[in-house]
Amino acid sequence: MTYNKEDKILIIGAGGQIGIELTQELSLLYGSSNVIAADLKPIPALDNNPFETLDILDKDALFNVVKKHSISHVYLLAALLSATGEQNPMFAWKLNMEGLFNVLDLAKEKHISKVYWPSSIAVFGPTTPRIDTPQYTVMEPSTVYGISKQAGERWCEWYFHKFGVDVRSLRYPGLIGWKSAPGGGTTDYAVHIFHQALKTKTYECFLSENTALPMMHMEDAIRATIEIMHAPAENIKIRGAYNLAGISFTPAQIAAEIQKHIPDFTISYKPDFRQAIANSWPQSILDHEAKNDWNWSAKYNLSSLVANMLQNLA
Ligand code: NAD
Ligand code: AKB
Repeated sequence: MTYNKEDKILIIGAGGQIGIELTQELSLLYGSSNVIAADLKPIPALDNNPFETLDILDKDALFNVVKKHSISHVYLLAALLSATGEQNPMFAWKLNMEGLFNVLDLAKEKHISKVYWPSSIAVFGPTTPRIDTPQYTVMEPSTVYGISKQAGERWCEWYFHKFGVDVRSLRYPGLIGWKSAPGGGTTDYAVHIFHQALKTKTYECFLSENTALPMMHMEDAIRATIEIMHAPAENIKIRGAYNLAGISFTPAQIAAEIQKHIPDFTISYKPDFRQAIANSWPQSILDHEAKNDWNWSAKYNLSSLVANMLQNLA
């Protein structure tokens, strides 16, 4: 992995589930003072990093922050996720799309040299083959979030081909980590379940017991993000977003794995509106292109993920 210590990083949405961990990991590589955290409000977990209060929809404020810190790379994490997006569809579309345009335009105008913007398994929809979903397949997302990610992928590709913008992206599955809380997705149950297992030994799941979804330990996701951003540009053959596979499991399977550590843990099921979202997504995905192009490989399986989560949260 090659990286330039001179680079200055801006992470927008740094206070979120991914942002906190990504800011901490990038700080180990570049030094905290070179990784600037930005969000709508201060982030106590990141008090070693310079912080900017920034609304990504304010293009002038974004430009000023980029100039003030001589930013070279932007990681744009601010978004509304699948569940909150369905509750506020027009704002989700505005935030997810305008935020991306504001950053891509800065790169087009050469104020920054590299952009990271995450996509999601939400780009797939009910007509997509659900098992071992490949990189290239039918994509008819049925959530506003998924539509915004699908459109975002096409725009990233377009800015790359039209203006040479070095933008890189991953279709994350549901992410599970112990350092930060999830922010309004359909896969959030797979984080909540650990907190409840340790606190009350019982969990009421908002998805049904046999709902399989692609998931990944946050450590793997952060490593993938750092690896794709530091791979040679010629290796990045896909400028929409790469499929990224980790683990696939159902609520019943993760509960059974937790019971190996906490035998009296119980789970019950009360599916809500998020069930329909989950039903429209893949159950498992394939990531041959990420493996071939930049040597990606996930480390965690279900049993090591559960052991790691329980150990760290305890
Ligand atoms: P999150 O909701 O936990 O965090 C988003 C952060 O953005 C929050 O701290 C929020 O305050 C901030 N934010 C919201 N509006 C903003 C604005 N106008 N200006 C600046 N900051 C703003 O989200 P996350 O889970 O960390 O996800 C980050 C990105 O990764 C999103 O694009 C999401 O779609 C994508 N993603 C996440 C997952 C996952 O499982 N967490 C999976 C797939 C894709
Ligand atoms: C969500 O559930 O919305 C996210 C995602 C998979 O994009 N975790």
